[in-house]
Amino acid sequence: MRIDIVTIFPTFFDVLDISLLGKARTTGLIELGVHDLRDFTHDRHRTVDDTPYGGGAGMVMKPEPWGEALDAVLDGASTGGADPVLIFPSPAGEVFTQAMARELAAESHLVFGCGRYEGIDQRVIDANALEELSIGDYVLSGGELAALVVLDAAVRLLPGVMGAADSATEESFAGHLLEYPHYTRPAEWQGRRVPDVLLSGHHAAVAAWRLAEAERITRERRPDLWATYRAAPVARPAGSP
Ligand code: JD8
Repeated sequence: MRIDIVTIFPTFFDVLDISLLGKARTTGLIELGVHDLRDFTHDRHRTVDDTPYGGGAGMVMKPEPWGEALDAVLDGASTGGADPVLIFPSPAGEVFTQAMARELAAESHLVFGCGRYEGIDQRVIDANALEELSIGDYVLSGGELAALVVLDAAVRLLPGVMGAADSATEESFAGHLLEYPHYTRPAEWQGRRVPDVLLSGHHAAVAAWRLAEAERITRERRPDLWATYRAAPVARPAGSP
């Protein structure tokens, strides 16, 4: 998968050198280009913003650097036929879900346009058919962290990134259940014991306990997911009855 990011803060994406996404890069599973929007300006001050038409607070990102940056990124990388998907993180976008992560993981080229200030001139969004996407109902100061969230969720689904262990977890969320609690050694820590059933070696009992806990936690914390699960309990935690 090819991933291009346009931003005025390229160093935000230094974190892509570490952890899962870093490994996906070094193993060649993803190819990443981070582009500084200011490299597509032509004035001495490398200006990317201007005052809003119609007045009001804040600044708006100028269309010309965005036009040139997106053109450069789209000409530069032909990823064998499939159209690139252009994503513009925005509080006004459709709310990002695991289903969308799965769809993005099936694409061969993702381009993220990260806005700042009050946002980007609307004509850039219209002209390039950018897909506006929000990571949730809270206000960030720009699109960079949202792009990182979307990238992490999509890239970990690529074959070869996580290994088989996690595919069941992915399914459990698709099945609208939250995770059951996890424990590791020691069997007692600060006076707290691991539930006996997990030490019993009784696989069916362990699976039944995990399902019951996943259901209890979902019911208590997420009535919305619980309702969906009750309507169609599609995927149970790995090994459940
Ligand atoms: C992109 C600029 C800040 C947005 C004035 C200051 C996503 N879930 C999300 N919350 N916020 C964003 C987001 C915020 C952004 C930009 C994404 C570009 N801002 C602006 C409008 C109101 N503030 C987001 N995805």
